[in-house]
Amino acid sequence: MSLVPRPREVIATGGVVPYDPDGLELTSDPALGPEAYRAEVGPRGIALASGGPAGEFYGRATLRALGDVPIGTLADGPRFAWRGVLLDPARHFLPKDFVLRMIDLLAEHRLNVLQLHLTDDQGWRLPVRSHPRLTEVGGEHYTHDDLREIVAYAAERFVTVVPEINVPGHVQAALAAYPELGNDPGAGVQVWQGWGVSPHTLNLEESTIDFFVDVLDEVVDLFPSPYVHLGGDECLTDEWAATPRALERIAELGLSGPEAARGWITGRLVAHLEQRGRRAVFWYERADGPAGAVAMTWLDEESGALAAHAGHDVVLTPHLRTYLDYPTGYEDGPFAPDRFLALRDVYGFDPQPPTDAAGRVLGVQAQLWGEYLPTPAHVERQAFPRLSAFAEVAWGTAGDYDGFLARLPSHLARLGLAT
Ligand code: TNX
Repeated sequence: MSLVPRPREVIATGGVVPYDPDGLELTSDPALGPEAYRAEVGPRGIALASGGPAGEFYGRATLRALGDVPIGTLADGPRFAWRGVLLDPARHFLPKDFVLRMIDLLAEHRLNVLQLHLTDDQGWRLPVRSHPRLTEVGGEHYTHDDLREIVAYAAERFVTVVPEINVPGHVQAALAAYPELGNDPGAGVQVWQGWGVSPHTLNLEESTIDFFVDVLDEVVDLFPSPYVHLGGDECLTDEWAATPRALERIAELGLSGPEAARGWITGRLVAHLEQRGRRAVFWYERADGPAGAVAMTWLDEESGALAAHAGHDVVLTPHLRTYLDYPTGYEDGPFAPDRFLALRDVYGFDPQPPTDAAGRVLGVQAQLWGEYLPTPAHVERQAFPRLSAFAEVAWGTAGDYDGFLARLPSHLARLGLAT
């Protein structure tokens, strides 16, 4: 069987039957989870029971990939409900057609979340009607029709598109368009041409919150996802500490200091999203995580348990296991070669929800940050085959690395991916 990810349980009794998509006997079984299915395979045909439309989709995809289906029983369903991939069109724009292709590849790997990192220091890729300069200044971008098409295409494949609007750091492109959002409106901040952590942040004015409330209202209208990502990562506090007006606001708001300002901004926007019926997600960095928001734990593997114990639902994204933008070795790059992530180490990622808060772990996500991936071809080459390994981790079928390596070539060949 060349399947990646493979079904969780196969009881083969001998012999095979060819998969005939029109010959299935379909039933629903509410006892199965919404993404789970069970196939009873007999010499004369296949009965497919599923817990919901996604389960039927994954059942059909598995049987199609198998071609010749072993007679017996296939019982299958994912370990994690959130099986995500992040694409970063903010650093280097990714054309719509490539995003659609990636959605196909996600679905083939039974991955079900596409996080689109739409804004950063280097670009703003989402048109906002109430603030048109964001994309006028922020560079190449999608149209609303593009984004609606992406969302609909993904939904047909049971993939949820989670938009990310990064605040209160990683905002240099927004400051270039609307300097009044910054701590020093006269500073002439430009869309950043380099990589790294920018010192610039949003200011703490009520008008800045209002601005991002407008942005989020449009985001919510475009993206039906129950989740909206607000970033929150790598936000330096020096600018607030050095700006008299920011310190005045910090006192006025009763905050303990500049360190607390980050949480104040995200907290306000989390609350607004809640009013609009959406849950916020943020990058967890062990401090001032907004209550009620989902934590993406990108630092070390231990921070997953810390965030869960702090009361957050969690998506595990430890960088040394899930950052597919890291090269696999020195031969791999024009990358900043200070970190590596080998195929074996992706496959060996064994996400362990804390036993006393296991229900808090929604799932796992792989990241394809775009700094050193200038074209779609780079992104695809960087993604595979490690994303195939990650898919088994997310589905819960990873374990035997040699077996995976043996299944991999025919899997990649079936999907037209380079080996
Ligand atoms: C850290 S991960 C970042 C990104 C970069 C990435 C590069 C995270 C929340 N922030 O802005 O693209 O490292 O690997």
